[in-house]
Amino acid sequence: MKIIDAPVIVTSPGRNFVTLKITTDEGLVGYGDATLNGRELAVVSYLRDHLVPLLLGRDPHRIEDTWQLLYRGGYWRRGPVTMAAIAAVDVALWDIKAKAAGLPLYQLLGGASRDRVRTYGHANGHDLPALFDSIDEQLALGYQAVRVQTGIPGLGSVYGVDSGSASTSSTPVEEWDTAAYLRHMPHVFEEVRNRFGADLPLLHDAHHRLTPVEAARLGRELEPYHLFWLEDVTPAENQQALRLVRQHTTTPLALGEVFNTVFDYQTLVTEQLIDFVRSAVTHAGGITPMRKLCDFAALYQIKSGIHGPEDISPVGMAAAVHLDLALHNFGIQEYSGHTALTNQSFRHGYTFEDGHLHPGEEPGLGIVLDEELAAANPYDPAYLPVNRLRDGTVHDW
Ligand code: EZ4
Ligand code: CO
Repeated sequence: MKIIDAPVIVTSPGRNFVTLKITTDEGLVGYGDATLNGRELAVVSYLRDHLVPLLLGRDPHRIEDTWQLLYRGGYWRRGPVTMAAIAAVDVALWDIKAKAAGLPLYQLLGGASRDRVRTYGHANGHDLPALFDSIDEQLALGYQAVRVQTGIPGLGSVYGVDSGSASTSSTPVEEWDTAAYLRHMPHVFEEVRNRFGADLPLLHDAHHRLTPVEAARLGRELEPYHLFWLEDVTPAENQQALRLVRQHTTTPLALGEVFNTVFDYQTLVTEQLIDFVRSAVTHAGGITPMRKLCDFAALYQIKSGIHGPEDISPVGMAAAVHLDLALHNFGIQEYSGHTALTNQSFRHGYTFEDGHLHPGEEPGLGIVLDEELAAANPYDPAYLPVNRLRDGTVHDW
């Protein structure tokens, strides 16, 4: 079998998605997600101009060899653009291999380790009543674990609350005040626990905004509310910062959605400074290295918590759910769902019921992209917002 074509398709059914479609001389087609929120076209160029010419004529079955060729052959290692592009190729090749075998992808990854994949949804509210309504909505959708994000008194819109994780071109600046945030959050979790009880798994994302000592304080003050995890407390690129946080709190820690290789986790994993690895299949080089990362983490009793916001396309979501079903050290899968038009554009075999996903039994990933619909919804430039402190300083993220 040979790769004969690999077009890159960009579509915006509510937000931008980049999809690689690898076709073969035997008529098999594989899809890979290459979406990098806010920097989409850089990955399109990396694929079209640099990787696709290397793929034409190659045997699609040689997944590990192709991965090593693209990673090492580029000389310049790592980075989100490079690794999202390589991820798209890797996932598309796994899709083709599984279709050639006539099996759902999870069967090639060792088969199912569980019946279904637990997910968490996103509850957001500017104030407590709105947050309670949002948690009620998530529970009504069937979710059995919920991430809680809320506005802060005295601040305007807060990332992950009013703007969700949607990128925006009209209001890219949000005001931030760490002292106000640290004062408010324990009260929020106290109220949520009082209303929703002790059993509901609750998560929270600090979006890299804290210093190590601030993060340690937050983790300690949230201990009475027994979070499932506290995510991205400090800027991720400083792995050593987690030593201080870890020494001071038993709140479980999750980190790594901005990481793209196993090297980014080396200190965090070997020193057991976190409890969950958060990379997306889409951003960390695909199924091949994610499997290695999760197996490495397993040696240290660290579990997976694969990134699954709405800016991961259904292709990337399908890849994650196949991996989740197969991994022994699966923890939880983020799943915030997609717009109806997105689900129409990317027909998918995975299903969501009672807060759990299943990848389905179709051969491969179980995805078909409707290219006419994709063409009808072209690229729409958008930016993520930045945080500025009250004096105008750009803050950590
Ligand atoms: O901000 O995917 O845990 N999930 C998140 C996401 C990220 C976006 C960035 O593109 O933090 O909402
Ligand atoms: Co996050």
